[in-house]
Amino acid sequence: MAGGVGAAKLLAGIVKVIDPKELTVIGNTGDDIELHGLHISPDLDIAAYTLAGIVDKTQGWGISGDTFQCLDALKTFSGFEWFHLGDRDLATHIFRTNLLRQGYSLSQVTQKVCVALGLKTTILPMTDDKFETRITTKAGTMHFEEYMVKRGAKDEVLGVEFYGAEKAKPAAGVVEAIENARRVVICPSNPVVSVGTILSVKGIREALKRTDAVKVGVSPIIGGKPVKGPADKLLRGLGCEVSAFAVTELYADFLDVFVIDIVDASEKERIEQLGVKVKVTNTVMRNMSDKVELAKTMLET
Ligand code: FO1
Repeated sequence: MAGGVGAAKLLAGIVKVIDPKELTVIGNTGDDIELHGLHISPDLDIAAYTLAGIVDKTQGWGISGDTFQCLDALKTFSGFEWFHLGDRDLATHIFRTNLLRQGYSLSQVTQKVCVALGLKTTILPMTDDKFETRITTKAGTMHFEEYMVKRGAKDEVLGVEFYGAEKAKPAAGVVEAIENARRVVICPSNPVVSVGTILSVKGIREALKRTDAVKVGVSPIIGGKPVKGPADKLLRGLGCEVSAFAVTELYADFLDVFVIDIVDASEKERIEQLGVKVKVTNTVMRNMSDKVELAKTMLET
């Protein structure tokens, strides 16, 4: 189960440890946004580009070496410039939007994107239905990407809304993937707006409770701070503390093992009182060797 950049780092390690065919990624679509009439699926694309080895490694999103001529031209017409869509990246969004308009589902289109990029791994959107994460701040309620990219995640979070969650069904294959898995890995993604969105789709949490798979999560919070992104602001927005313990509480009803960083070793006892086993190790993924080591821990603990 994966969000964006943090998840993709672990996925890159996982496919070095197991056959990529054996991996199914269930991706967050709460960040999906329509821009310039195109359907953008940031987290699905981050996973696909990373596994295809074409991701821009510095940013963790977009395509390496991409140019931005189309965006520059669009800026002339509309003044829009806050979401950086590269020329090659735009091709993915044009392809996706065109097929969605022809009636294909997001999961069917994602499958076509993965095949075209030569991936053996299956990437499934959490849902094919309309789903949008909205953040409420003093400046108003806005799309998650507007909160994060346009406004730089600077606002205090007053509320989080999963628009569409009431009606969203798991995409074809999602529940089956969880039920038939030997292991479910919860990536070090934002527990509120990446994993939380996936868990909010009716049927997914239930499948996680039901499956015989071992469910292993890894904390995206190290030493009271998110490794990347605004997880601290979002946890506080839900009234939670910012700690590995608080993340475990959000997953405790289905999780078997939680992997926490060495700097948080003192939280082990408190987390184990939630009925979840704890493994303490290095969870910071600075290079491929760190990614592979963490992947092994996630798959073997
Ligand atoms: N993140 C940014 O911080 N700035 C951007 O301009 C930006 C563009 C972008 C384009 C395509 C894409 O797939 C992802 C993009 N991201 C950008 C990343 C994205 O906003 C977030 O990292 C994820 O949505 C969070 O998981």
